Amino acid sequence: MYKQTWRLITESQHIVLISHINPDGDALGSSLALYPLLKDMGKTVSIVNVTTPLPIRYDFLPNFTKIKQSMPLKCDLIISFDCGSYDRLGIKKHHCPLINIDHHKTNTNYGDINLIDSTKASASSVVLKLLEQNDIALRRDVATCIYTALAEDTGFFSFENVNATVFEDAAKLIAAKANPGFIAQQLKERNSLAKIRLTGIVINQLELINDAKIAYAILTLEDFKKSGALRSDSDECVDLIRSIVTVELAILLIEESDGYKISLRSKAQIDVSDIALAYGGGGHKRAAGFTAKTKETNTIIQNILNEATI
Ligand SMILES: [Mn+2]
Repeated sequence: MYKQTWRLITESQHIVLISHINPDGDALGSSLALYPLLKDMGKTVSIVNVTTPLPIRYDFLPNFTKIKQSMPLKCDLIISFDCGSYDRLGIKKHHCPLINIDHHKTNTNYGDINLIDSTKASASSVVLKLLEQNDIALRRDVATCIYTALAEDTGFFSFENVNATVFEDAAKLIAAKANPGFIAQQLKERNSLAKIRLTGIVINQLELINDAKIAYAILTLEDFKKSGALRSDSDECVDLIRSIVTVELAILLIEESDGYKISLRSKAQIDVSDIALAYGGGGHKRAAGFTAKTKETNTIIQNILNEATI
C-alpha cells in the first residue's frame, strides 16, 4: 500500500495537499511535510485548507504562507491528511483520485487509496512511514513539519498514545535536524492575550456534574467577540478542563452560526470517539468531536450524557 501510494504520487502532475477544517498541528504539519518534496520532484503542488483565518501559531512551519483557502481549477490527485471523513475537508465532491492519509480509527475510508494506520499517534507518522518505505531521505523542513504534528498529537509526548515507536520516530526527525526546543517554544509560548482571556471565560463558567466527574463549558460567539479571540484559540481549553483532578469527561461546546461544535476529552473510563460517532462525528479514544445543527445546548449536553456511562 505504501509503495502503491507513492507510485500514484509519482505518476500524477498537479497534486493538491489538503487537511481538515479548523486544522491542528497534525493536519497542517502532515500536509506541509510533503510540499517541498513534491515540488522538488517537479510537480505542481497546491496546498489547501479552507479555514479562514488559519491558526497563526503554525506560521513557523516551512511553507505555511503557501497554504491557499480554495481548490485550484485543475488537479489530477488529491491527498488528504488527518481527516476522518470527506465532509471535514470542506470542499465539494471531486472527481480526481484521492489518497486518504490518516490515523483516526473512525475514518470512513473515503479515498481511492486509504493509507490509514490507527496505531500511529499522528497522521504525520503515517507520512513518515510513507517516506521511509519509499526510500525518500528526510530533510530539515520536512522533519520540522512531521515532528510538530507528532508533538501536538501526543500532547508533547504525554498522552496515552505515546509508545516506543513515537520516540523512535521523534529521534529520526531530530536526527534530520528538527529542533524540539524551537518547536515547543513556537507552539507553547506565543499565546495571544485574547486567547488567555478566552480561557478565563471558560474557567469562570465551568459546570461540574456527577460528583465533578463530568465538566462542561459553553463558548458563545459573543465570548469570542468580547475577548477578541479566534476560533482556534479555544483548541486547548477542553484539555484544560480535563486536567481537573476529578474530571473523567470534559465537554466544550463552541457556538457556530448554525449550531455548536462539540469537543470531547476523556481520561481513562470513556471512549469519546464512540460518543462522537453516535452524533455523526469522529476522533480518537481520548479526544473526539462532532457538530450539532441546533442551538439547544441543554439537549446537546443531555445527549452526550446519555451516551456516556460513568
Ligand atoms: Mn491527528
